[in-house]
Amino acid sequence: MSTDSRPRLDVLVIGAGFAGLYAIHAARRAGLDVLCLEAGAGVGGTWYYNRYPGARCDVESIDYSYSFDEVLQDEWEWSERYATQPEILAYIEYVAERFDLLSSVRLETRAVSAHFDERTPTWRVCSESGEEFEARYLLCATGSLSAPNKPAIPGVDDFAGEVYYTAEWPHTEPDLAGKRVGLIGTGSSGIQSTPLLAARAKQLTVFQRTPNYSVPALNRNFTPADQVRIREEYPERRSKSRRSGGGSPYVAYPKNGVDCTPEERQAALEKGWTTGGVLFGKTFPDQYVNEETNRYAADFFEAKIRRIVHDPATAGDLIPDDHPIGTKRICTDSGYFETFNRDNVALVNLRKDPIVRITEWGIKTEGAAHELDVLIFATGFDAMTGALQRIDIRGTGGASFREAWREGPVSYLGYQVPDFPNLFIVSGPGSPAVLANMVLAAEMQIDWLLKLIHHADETGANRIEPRADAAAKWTAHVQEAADQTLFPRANSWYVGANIEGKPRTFMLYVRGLGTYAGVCEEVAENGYEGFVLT
Ligand code: N01
Repeated sequence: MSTDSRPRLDVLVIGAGFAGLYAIHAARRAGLDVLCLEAGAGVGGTWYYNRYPGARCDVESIDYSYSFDEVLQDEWEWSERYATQPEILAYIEYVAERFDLLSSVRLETRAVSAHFDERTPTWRVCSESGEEFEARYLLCATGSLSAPNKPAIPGVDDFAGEVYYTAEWPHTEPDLAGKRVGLIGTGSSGIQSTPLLAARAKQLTVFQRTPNYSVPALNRNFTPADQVRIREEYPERRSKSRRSGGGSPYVAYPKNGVDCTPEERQAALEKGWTTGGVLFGKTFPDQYVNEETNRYAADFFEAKIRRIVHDPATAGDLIPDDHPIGTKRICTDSGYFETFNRDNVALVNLRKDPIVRITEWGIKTEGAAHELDVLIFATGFDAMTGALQRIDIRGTGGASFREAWREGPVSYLGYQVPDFPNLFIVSGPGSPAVLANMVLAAEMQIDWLLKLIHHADETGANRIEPRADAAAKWTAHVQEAADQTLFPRANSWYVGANIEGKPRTFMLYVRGLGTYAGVCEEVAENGYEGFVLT
């Protein structure tokens, strides 16, 4: 029983994105009292905030959507192969309304602390405005990419013009007509927004620190015939997706790249390129593990870019040379490289001409003065750990969560951290997260967690925690699995390299969704081995 008058919930969810909303639905279905706290003024998580021009998902719309309800799947019609941010947000809002999820969401309620009370045992969560919530279980669906990175470039506050972050894009679209716009950052957000910013602004200057691999999305509208086919294929598509690595029904070329003839290789890469999308990064089964195969794909990419970009020097600046292709999240674009052929677009290679400071009038680099009216930061996120680390989480004996992850995130199966009983993480470090389709992965994880809670309730346990040795073993396994690939070679946000001072550990489980789900299933079948239920 609760020690005071506060109603004690079964599950308190933090974050009303794809994962958090499904958690509400699934918890209710399991007969649990659930409430969700959401910092934003609307649901949607990443899709609520990232409303910059050109924002789309790089996973196909028909895959990047809920699978838990066949009627929902049947009644929602995606209009394009890769859905835009407004369409994805409209879908999330539709789902929230259709399943009456909003009645369990407290909007504009940012969780700032979460303390575990060992006596009850419960989690007490405090919001920014001082409201308190109490629950048996705390489920953090706080997102992998939800804590924006705002680099402390000298003079950043001096700029007198308009400043925008892609990760916090205003609800009223800025008017860029006739303006000189500077864009810092060439990850997925910068690459997606560049063509649209160029079309709207008088002049666009892209400040690039590291060139990135990007593949044409080859987006298209679905036809009525596509809609029929999609429905026919859905059951098989979903079941293949759940068993796959990336959470979509993708099949790589049947041979390793190193075993192909040059003609075969070229044809397979050409097919990958003209199919469009991030899966070009997985053209061959050995592309992420074999340097030679990876080089073939990188060379193919380079030849394409040199053909697209007219100015050879600009083309050279746009071609990555510091990481194997795909070991940073490969981007997808609609006309990114072509945009550098426009007269009103300039590329500044910050490796050759670094930023000295931001001034009242624009950006001063070592070699030039760039006068700007608008400055846009597409500078990414404190990924995987940032959102959780920004909450003051205290576990048994007052253990600090920030301290627990000081040397890098430790978890058992990505779900739980020693000393933090009854706290669960969805899409966290140690899980496939962004290396898979986040929607299917979240459904899988949440279903699994609710079965664990059910098991605890049935056996009379009120406390679930991981054994420290199980967490250490899993964390080491996640790193070892990554070390068998080329992924750790890149200074990516996967290893925390984009945030100064962040410990370098590979945070994602590279073996993919199907393998991960299998491991979780086995753990459950073995009586939830590695967890202690008391
Ligand atoms: O962020 P990023 P993002 N000075 O970290 C640069 C997902 N996503 O928002 O590489 C100058 O990739 C930084 O340079 P460098 C997707 O998983 C998906 O674009 O650190 N530059 C880099 O160029 C993606 O991977 C979709 O040298 C600075 C950029 O900012 C993830 O979100 C769309 C700098 C940040 O790139 C993050 O993507 C959008 C500085 N001080 C996002 N600091 C789709 O589904 C940083 N940079 C398509």
